[in-house]
Amino acid sequence: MANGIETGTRPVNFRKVGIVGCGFVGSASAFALMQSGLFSEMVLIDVDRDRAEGEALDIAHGMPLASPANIYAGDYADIADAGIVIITAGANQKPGETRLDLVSKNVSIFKSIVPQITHSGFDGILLVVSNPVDILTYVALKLSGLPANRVIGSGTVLDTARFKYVLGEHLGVDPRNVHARIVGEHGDSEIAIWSLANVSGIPIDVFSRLRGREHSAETMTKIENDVKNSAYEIIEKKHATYYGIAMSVKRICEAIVRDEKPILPVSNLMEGEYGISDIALSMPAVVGAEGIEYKVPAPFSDDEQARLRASAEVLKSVIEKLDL
Ligand code: 6V0
Repeated sequence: MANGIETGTRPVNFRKVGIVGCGFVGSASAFALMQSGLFSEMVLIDVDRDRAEGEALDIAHGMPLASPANIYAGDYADIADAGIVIITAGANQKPGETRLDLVSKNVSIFKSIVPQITHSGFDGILLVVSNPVDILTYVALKLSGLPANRVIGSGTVLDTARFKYVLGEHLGVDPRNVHARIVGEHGDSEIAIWSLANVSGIPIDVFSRLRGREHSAETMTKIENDVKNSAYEIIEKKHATYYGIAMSVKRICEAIVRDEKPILPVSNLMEGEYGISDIALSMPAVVGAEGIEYKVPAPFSDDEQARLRASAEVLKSVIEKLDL
């Protein structure tokens, strides 16, 4: 059952979500999820209990204007039967910091959080959002013992939304009609897949010419860099990013709760695809009630595959230094 009380043999309630970490990202995600009406119960957990209580109250006050839900600050015991637990706890980037700079702080936080989630008896889908998201997805998988299809990182869903937004602006077209993806690390080594990018089936270079917009190597590099650097720009200006990621979290939750099976570039364990294994990074995958249901073997160009393997090497070099 996609959104009932049982999926397969797991007694989980897909109308219940837990969010661990109620800072900018956790609270913005909770707010987006409250408005979505996807969940009838939402548990907010934070080491700062007052913060979780304050956010729960504030968000619950909007609920009568959206759809009914039980939103409260809770403990790990409260998420035992949740269909999805989202981890947004941990340090965020300060101006000038990369996502990989956060690794040691956030791995220790995960060592405290993930065992508490699994000891509660949780058997749903774990959605990792904290950065560096690919490293922490791998860490959450190892620490939780959950099957790989049920440990998902938000990965490059946000970067892909940014890419579509920038391309939509450049081409003067609704970004929802732009089919283009970012894959690999959610970070500095991410890759824009130009070879498959299209607008309603028309290759992006052809569509650009039809619209009288430039499509040169320089424009492509500029667009790709703008997307890659947008988090740095936002952090420089407002010290955190949270609305875009909150919408990405909502989109992934919709896919799971409604068993929609969209193709999303989420982070997940690589098991030999493109010659990459034993790390997590973002690849297009069918996402549904069982989490990752199918990894799509997209025909990336040789250059894109080489860049993907280089991105994997960056992540592998970080994972090799972890003490898990
Ligand atoms: P924040 O506003 O500092 O919130 C972090 C929250 O985590 C705080 O409320 C802390 O009290 C809480 N926390 C810390 N340790 C624990 C613990 N052991 N148990 C429970 N709660 C704890 O940070 P913000 O919300 O801005 O960012 C959170 C994480 O999301 C960071 O790692 C960001 O880098 C990451 N982001 C990930 C994105 C993505 O695309 N995956 C996008 C934006 C930010």
